[in-house]
Amino acid sequence: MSDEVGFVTMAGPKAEGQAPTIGVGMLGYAFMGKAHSNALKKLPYMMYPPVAIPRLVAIAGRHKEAVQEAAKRYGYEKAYTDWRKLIDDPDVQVFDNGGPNNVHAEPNIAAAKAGKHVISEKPLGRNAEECWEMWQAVKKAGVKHMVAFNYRFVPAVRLAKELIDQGKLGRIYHFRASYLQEWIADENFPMVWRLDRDIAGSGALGDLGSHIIDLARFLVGEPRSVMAMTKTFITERNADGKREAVTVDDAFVALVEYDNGALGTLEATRFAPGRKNHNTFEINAERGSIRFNLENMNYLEVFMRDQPREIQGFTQVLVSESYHPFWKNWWPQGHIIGWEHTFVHEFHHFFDAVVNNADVKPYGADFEDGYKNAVICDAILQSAREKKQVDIKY
Ligand code: SOE
Repeated sequence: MSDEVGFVTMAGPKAEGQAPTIGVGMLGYAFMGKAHSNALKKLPYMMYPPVAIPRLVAIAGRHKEAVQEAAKRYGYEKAYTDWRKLIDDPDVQVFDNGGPNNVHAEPNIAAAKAGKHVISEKPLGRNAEECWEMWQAVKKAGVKHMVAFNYRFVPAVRLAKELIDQGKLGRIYHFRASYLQEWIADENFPMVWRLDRDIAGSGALGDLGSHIIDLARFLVGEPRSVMAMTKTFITERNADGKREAVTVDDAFVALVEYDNGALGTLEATRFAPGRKNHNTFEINAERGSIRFNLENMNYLEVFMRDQPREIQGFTQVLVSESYHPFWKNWWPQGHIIGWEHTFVHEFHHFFDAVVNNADVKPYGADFEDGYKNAVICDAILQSAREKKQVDIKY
């Protein structure tokens, strides 16, 4: 190719100082396999210049045809039906676990022991015991570790975190969060893995509640105690023509007191017709309030008490300015982004930790956060079972 002015050199050997390549091994090719693969491919040219260039080395999944199709669709070099072979692959430096909750512990521990950095979908495990084992394994192995609580990487949520950390809101009185979906309200919806305690660990609590518990810890601080109830509205569903028992919660509601004195509520359900992915929180504090709704994820609603009283009211801040979190990577103001882009942010954060030995905390959740999340989930289930207030003990 001529190097005369006017010709652009085609992508060729790595330019001097170009970001290192990181080999990724993905476990799972369903919803999270798709969301993670999409983010890995978008990252190098959108989080530009990238901190690392993901190489889609391998994807693993149980069904040979499906995993081969996924490898072709997303551009993975290899496809495995045995995750152990993926973890043993010397080209894999980062193990990405997007499998069901019962396939988090063994592979994550094996990956850590093999010296791979590990990013794992939430909830980290089915209970605190499993999560403790994973946390100890990654610490012992000295690898980087992260739990994909992707809602920490919504620009509006990061802005809320910055306002709180800068003291702009003052003392927090309330954190009120609910995560509402509707997809199993129909009694004809069949049994799926998220409704089986042996696979999922819990229902709406671990799947949706873990997100708002993580946001509570990220934005407000550590819960001190919980008082909760859970409910399973439909106790059995069709499974290949048979009736199978639903062994998890369909919904939970919890009263929470925090170490810093804040008081709040957490609830999650999949029986809220009309609520598609309605992850919302509101913080009421000394100097004002903020409210977030994932279904309107580019906005942060803000009320500051120091506004002139004749024009007081909640402001809908469109979080899309160049000076807003993550926005220098995207578009001019107002050209909003979506749910998928939170995964681009979180992988960029994780690869920065891997390449530059940076900390995953405080902006990312690591396996310690995944463990503490599970302790809180277990306490909510214990409170509901024993009908009493339960203190949080890590
Ligand atoms: C299903 O409830 C689900 O996909 C959760 O598993 C995700 O964590 C949440 O972000 C969207 O809903």
